[in-house]
Amino acid sequence: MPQDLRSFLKLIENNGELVRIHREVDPQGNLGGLAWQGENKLGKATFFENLKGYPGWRAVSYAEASRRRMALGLGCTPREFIPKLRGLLEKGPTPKVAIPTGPVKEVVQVGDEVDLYKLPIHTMAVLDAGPYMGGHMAIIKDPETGIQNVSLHRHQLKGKNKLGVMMHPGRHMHMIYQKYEKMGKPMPIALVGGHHAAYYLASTWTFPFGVDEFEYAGTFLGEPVRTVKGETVDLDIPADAETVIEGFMPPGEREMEGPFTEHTGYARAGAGHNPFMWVTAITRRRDAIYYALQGGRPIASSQILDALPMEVVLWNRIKDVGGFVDLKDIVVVPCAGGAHIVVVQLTPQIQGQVTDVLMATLSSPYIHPKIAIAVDDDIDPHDVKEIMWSLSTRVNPAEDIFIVPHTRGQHLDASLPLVTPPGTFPDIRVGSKMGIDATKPAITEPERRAYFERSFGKGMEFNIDDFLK
Ligand SMILES: Cc1cc2nc3c(=O)[nH]c(=O)nc-3n(C[C@H](O)[C@H](O)[C@H](O)COP(=O)(O)O)c2cc1C
Ligand SMILES: [Mn+2]
Repeated sequence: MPQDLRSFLKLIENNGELVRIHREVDPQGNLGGLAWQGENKLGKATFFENLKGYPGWRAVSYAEASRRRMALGLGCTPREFIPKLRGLLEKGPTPKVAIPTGPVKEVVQVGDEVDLYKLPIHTMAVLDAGPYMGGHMAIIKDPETGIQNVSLHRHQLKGKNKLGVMMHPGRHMHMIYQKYEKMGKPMPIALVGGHHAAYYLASTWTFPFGVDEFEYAGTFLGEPVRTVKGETVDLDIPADAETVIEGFMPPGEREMEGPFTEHTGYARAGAGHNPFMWVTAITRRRDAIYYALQGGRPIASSQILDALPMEVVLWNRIKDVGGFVDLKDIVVVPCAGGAHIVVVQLTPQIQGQVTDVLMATLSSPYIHPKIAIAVDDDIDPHDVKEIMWSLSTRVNPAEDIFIVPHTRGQHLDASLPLVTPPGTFPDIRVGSKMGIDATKPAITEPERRAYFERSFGKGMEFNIDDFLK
């Protein structure tokens, strides 16, 4: 059996990572808040068995959204992601396999049968414009090469057959949409909802342009993605998804979209006159599970889906800076509001090396990192308390901090100035970046380095539990 959302949910439930809510939940009233609490208070994915106003539907939130759960899906521990994923990437893409039909075609609704209001698309946060889909991956095709691209986007519910589309400027979907716009042609699109966590990880990975992300979902899972043809679009769609929404994005048309509560915890950035799509077909499993990926901060989903690829891409970039870096770990700090603070753990080999590493961290395929912090090999980069201690005791601000002005910033980071008119698409922000060296002096200066040796309580090898017996 191919791995899919159902096999993934079984895996995480067997490991105590999923709670089920049997009481009636209202997708327009409290699903968002309950999902949020499931993640924040319980640290678990939430499965909703009974949805008010949507008979027959069930939904799941935050399924893929934790290091523990993603690790289960990839068969490693939460501390092994970087080596595990680097090894998988080296294997290269796994070609998809076309099959005549699959579970996602059990129900097919085309044309007038399409009614998005029948799907439990939920209202996620108080400042949102209304219901949004967050858990559907967009498949499009480059009209010049025929290669498909996959990325994850927010989609505002705008009518029974209409959805908003918000694209990061310069990302692959924007580049491809511009090609269709230049030709004056509508862009076919298929939104795929509800699949194994590895599909979501692949869809949010920043691969080079021209890579079909689902061929890496196949590599991550060690089995090819099975595909079926769209009903109304010429696209290859995963056969084992829960729901698929097909349609097209008209060229040159814009419409008000947003506000929507983003990974930063704010709702205003990104709202404006954005493109949209007309829906031409919905296909799904008969007892489809709606993938209610939740927005807002703390958005564990975004943190894990943005963070893991970023950590691996940054590792590959930083490891060779200046010839060699004794890199120990890289962590996109999960509680920091979505990918804007990155901690690099290393043993500094020579004076000046840490500055080079911080610069590389701040200029990579990812524009999200705004604050890069380097810590030494005796600091746990996953522990915010350790990071704060290192900042407070190893940083002389006048010497150990640098700021680079006039750099590109993530367009949803409202703290950075917009250089395009407010509410227009694309919206571009130009801000600044900061590097902080919180490491000890390099190993070339052993005496100065030894000055910062940590002094722990004497007798730490004794376990207090043994003394309480
Ligand atoms: C939860 C989540 C929501 C996202 N929403 C959007 C979105 O609305 N628009 C967008 O352009 N990118 C969004 N992204 C980021 C893209 O999915 C990501 O940058 C992807 O790699 C882009 O694909 P590309 O590499 O083919 O350009 C989101 C990412 C996550 C994790
Ligand atoms: Mn891409």
